[in-house]
Amino acid sequence: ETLRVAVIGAGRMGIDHIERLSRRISGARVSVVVDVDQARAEAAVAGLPDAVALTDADEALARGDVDAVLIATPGFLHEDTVLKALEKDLPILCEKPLTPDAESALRVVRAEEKLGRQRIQVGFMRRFDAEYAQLGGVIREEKLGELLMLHCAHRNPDTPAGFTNEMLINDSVVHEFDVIRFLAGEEITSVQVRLGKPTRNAPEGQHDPQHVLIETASGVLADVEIYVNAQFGYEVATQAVFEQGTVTIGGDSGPYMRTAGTWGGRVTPGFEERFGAAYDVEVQAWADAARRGTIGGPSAWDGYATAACCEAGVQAQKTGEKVTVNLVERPALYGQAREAEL
Ligand code: ISE
Repeated sequence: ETLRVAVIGAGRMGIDHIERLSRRISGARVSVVVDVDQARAEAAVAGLPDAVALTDADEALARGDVDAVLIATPGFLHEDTVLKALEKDLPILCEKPLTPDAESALRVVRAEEKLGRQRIQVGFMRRFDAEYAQLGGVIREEKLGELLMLHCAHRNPDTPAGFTNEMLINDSVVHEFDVIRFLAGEEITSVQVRLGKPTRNAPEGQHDPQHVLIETASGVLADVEIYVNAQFGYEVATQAVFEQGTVTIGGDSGPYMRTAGTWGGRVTPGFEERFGAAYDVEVQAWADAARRGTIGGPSAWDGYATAACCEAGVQAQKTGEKVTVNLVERPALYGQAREAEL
């Protein structure tokens, strides 16, 4: 049976997911789109004959034609919708971050624990990117021995209006926190942030770039360059260092051209292009799992653990200190942390 999905939030990611659910993945369709802005909700369902536009999420959750919920509102609005969807025992795909801080993320974890089954998948799409998945395989199978270090670069061309200094951590480095946990197969234990020479292209209040130093439970060290006003385009790349070699992922791909006295290719412009295929695989995995009554990717626990890393990161940004990440005990519902697959 086709999974009928209510998409909550018709902003940049919501629209992208509506397109994906409607045209690129199978076994699911959009039945409702909710946005506080009525015109935006209506525009989003314009090409979808079987979908209705609403302005109230509660109304959507009460409908008979909603089997699952995809949440793509701003992060501070997630908790309320996630908890209400959980009450209805609906499968949920919640865009990152799960919630803006560890305390609220833990409330979500506890609510899911009480329900007794996993219903929440968090939108950390990098785990579904082919190259990250391959690197995960190299680590799990110990093809080059043990993983020792990760060098990560996360560069964006520029930032939307209102992007604060904290958002470098909460909105951008949050992906690195998740993918470092995923690759290392264990939790992050501390975060440190160094502020070096800033670009003159950053808006007022943002110190950009920043250098984030991360340690995992077994001592894997990861350094992240977060640079969100890099001007030239989008780049998310990682070099993994092993006992017997290195693996580098995330280079630009596409045609190599020689013309009119120049050679080379095009720089990836943004995250939709870089991770478009990963989002497709992610949403397909979620929809397939939802129809089986389970989840197909990162869990509410991953949402909580990364929220705790972000909190430590923001504190580290402010104090310059190395800040310890303290997590509650992992509930049995989320199983054992498996190597390279948390
Ligand atoms: C944005 O919200 C994303 O999720 C992108 O993947 C990330 O590269 C960007 O820095 C964030 O602002």
